[in-house]
Amino acid sequence: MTQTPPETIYLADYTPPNYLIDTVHLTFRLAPDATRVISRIQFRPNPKAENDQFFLHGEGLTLISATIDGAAVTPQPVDGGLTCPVPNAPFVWETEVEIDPAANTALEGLYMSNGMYCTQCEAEGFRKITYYPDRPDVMAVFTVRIEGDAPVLLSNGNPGDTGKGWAEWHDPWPKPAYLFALVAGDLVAHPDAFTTSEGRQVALNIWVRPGDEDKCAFGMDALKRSMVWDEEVYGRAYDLDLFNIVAVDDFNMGAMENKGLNIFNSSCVLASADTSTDADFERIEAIIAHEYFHNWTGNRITCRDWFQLCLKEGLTVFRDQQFTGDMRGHAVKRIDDAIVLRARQFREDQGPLAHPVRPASFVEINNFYTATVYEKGAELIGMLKRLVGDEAYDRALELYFARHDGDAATVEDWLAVFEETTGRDLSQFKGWYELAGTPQVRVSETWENGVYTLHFEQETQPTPGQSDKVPMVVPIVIGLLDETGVEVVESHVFEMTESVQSTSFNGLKNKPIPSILRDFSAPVSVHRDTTDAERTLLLAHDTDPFNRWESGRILVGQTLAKMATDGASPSTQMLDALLAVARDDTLDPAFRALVLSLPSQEDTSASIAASGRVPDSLAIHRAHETLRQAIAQHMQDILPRLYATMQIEGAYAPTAVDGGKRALGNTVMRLLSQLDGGTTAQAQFAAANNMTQQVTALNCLVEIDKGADALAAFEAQWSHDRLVMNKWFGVQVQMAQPQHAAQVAQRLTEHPQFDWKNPNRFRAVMGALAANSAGFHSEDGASYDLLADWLIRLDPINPQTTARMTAAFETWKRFDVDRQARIKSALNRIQSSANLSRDTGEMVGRILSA
Ligand code: B3K
Ligand code: ZN
Repeated sequence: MTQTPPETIYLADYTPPNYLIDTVHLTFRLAPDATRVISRIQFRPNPKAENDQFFLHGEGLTLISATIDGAAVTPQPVDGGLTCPVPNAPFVWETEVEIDPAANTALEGLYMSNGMYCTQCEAEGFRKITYYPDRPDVMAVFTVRIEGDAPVLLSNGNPGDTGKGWAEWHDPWPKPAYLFALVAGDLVAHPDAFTTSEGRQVALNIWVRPGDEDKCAFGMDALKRSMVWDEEVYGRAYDLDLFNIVAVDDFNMGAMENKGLNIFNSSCVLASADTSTDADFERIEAIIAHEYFHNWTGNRITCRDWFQLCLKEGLTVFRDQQFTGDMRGHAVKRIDDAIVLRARQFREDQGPLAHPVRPASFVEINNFYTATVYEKGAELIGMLKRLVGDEAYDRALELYFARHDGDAATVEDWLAVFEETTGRDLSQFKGWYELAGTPQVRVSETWENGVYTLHFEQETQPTPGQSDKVPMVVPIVIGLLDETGVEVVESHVFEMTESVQSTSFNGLKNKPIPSILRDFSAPVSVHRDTTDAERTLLLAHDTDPFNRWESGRILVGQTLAKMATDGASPSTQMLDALLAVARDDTLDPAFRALVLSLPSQEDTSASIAASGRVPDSLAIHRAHETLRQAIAQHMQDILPRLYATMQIEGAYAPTAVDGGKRALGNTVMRLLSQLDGGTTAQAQFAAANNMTQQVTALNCLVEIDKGADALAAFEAQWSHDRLVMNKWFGVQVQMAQPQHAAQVAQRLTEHPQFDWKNPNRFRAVMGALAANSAGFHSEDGASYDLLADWLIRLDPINPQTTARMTAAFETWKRFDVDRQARIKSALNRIQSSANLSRDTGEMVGRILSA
């Protein structure tokens, strides 16, 4: 048990900083277990301060000396930092502290990865480097000197003087401490250059460990495309002479947007045809863009406090989604985004971890880097854009950048620029930031005297700490089709603002078929009783690609839920509808692949739970296998030819077009292995000249329990490559038969390459276990126990990664009493482990309070 209950921080308690900073000089004397950090900080009293108390954050620092205006002082240690009497006028504060990067396994602050020094300061890691007002509304100009024997010494901003064993850096743009970064190590650069629309010559580098140079070209190309895109679409040009990206193996998340020195988890930047899948390439491109786009949405305009996290994250995710859509096609991107939102954010909203896009309180802010803040946060931007229109959105953004450049801003500031540009009152819209939960929209229809009316009702279930919900503004894009599938009313936005509301259509000859929530125009769940015939018609004819896919998804999803609960069989009508999509060569292969892939078992479990029943994970697993078998049989005549036509001659290219063909080919291969015992997958595995083909074949073989030889061959081929080996670890656990999943994961933790302190490797095994729905929820509770054991072991060395992975248990209330009891006891065991971190303590406490 944690000794004193950790403090809860409230948005309502925000007060401005008492002291502001003009300039900071930092000197680092690097040594693995005794790095000295000397700071010289020019403070001045904040005219907006509410009192004159001087407080600096600091954690795990050994204070060597402190002075004010050159005179020695003795600061008083207080909880979380120090305090000291200071002059009521500008003053210079200097300290020297000692820290131990080699012992820093939490990967927050200054730490070491493979002998290389690196930092991660967001959200509150800078306080582990030196004493400082570690809050985003204190922005300062940083000058940094690094002394150390590493060949490469990097920090933010533009390079300054350099000599043997030292380098200086100056960042002219005021920034909060969370954007500080330092890297020192034996690194090689993949260099390039870019000239901005303003004529600035920018040197670009991707820094990697020697040996990884050949995996940088794609990331560099993605960076340059991102730079062009932000100039063309948002009018935002880069503002330093240098932009560095560094790849690091030990990293708690994907990447970090430090000013001029982005640090990346190596899995999110290193790419090559041999070692990366199409999905990896797309993810790498999106993350490079995301971090680059933060330069304006996050860095030039930052957040006043951590409650405003969505201000930078929601907007930046929205921007990276737009970018990917422009690069790779909007239809498929929108479907992909909706799949992710539903799988992660709707799941969050349905359980004990539900929270608003802008939370009102937290214990540990790192626990709020969530799908709600990021992905739902991005949906709010999309809704706003749809409500005000594209042109007004552009004007509002212009005003936002002009007015708030250099500011630490709030959600209120953001909404105000839209209100001022459009004259629209956004007070109801603000509810989307403040209320948790997914609105459930129920739709019914009437057809009377030639008037067709759609009736809508919205309701949001209570979420933790929020029992009363009010209606939201929901932009619902609607179109109407006639019974032959011809569109009779084009897409338009119906703005729902009340709990109950209707919209009518005149002048129609016959009762139409509605296509509702086109383009997934709001993060809500739509419920409408309709026939399979209507769904089939929409799947065949809807002009909106999202709803076309959605109709198929509902047909299949409802079938799976019925199969798993009532033992029903798939209807011929549904199988025919899927067959029609499969053989329609006019459709984009990537789109066909999406229609032909089943929803995840987790999706089926969630939808059964949403209908008030207890999901049986094993029955769901069997239903998925049975349906895949039925689809394969129904399509057996066309599958071999379809597979053949999707094969690509010549060199691999990570393009959307080729990737779409591979996606469809691989979906077909998975169906074929239901019929051919894996011969197609075996042949593909043997012949593959790229990782997409190789690892999807491996997946297939493991799924049908014929993976032993391929796994051995894969391990022999790739044991030298840590990123590829993560795939090898992951696939065995995720595709394991449910009854074996825990045992497979347990066995892999004994593998010599299971480096559990590396977050990527830990997630490859334990994340895959949680993602194997039936295996994780196996009746004996073995997976719960195994995950709990490992989280208890990891927490003392890495609280962030531990806390994040506890979300595997967030759905526990869905299950039967036996499983609930087993999960609860696993959670209790975590909660009562000695010295539990604040991070994990908060998460487990919230999950248990369900
Ligand atoms: N801003 C970082 C995330 C920091 C996470 C801190 N626990 C990456 C991103 O969203 O771009
Ligand atoms: Zn971000």
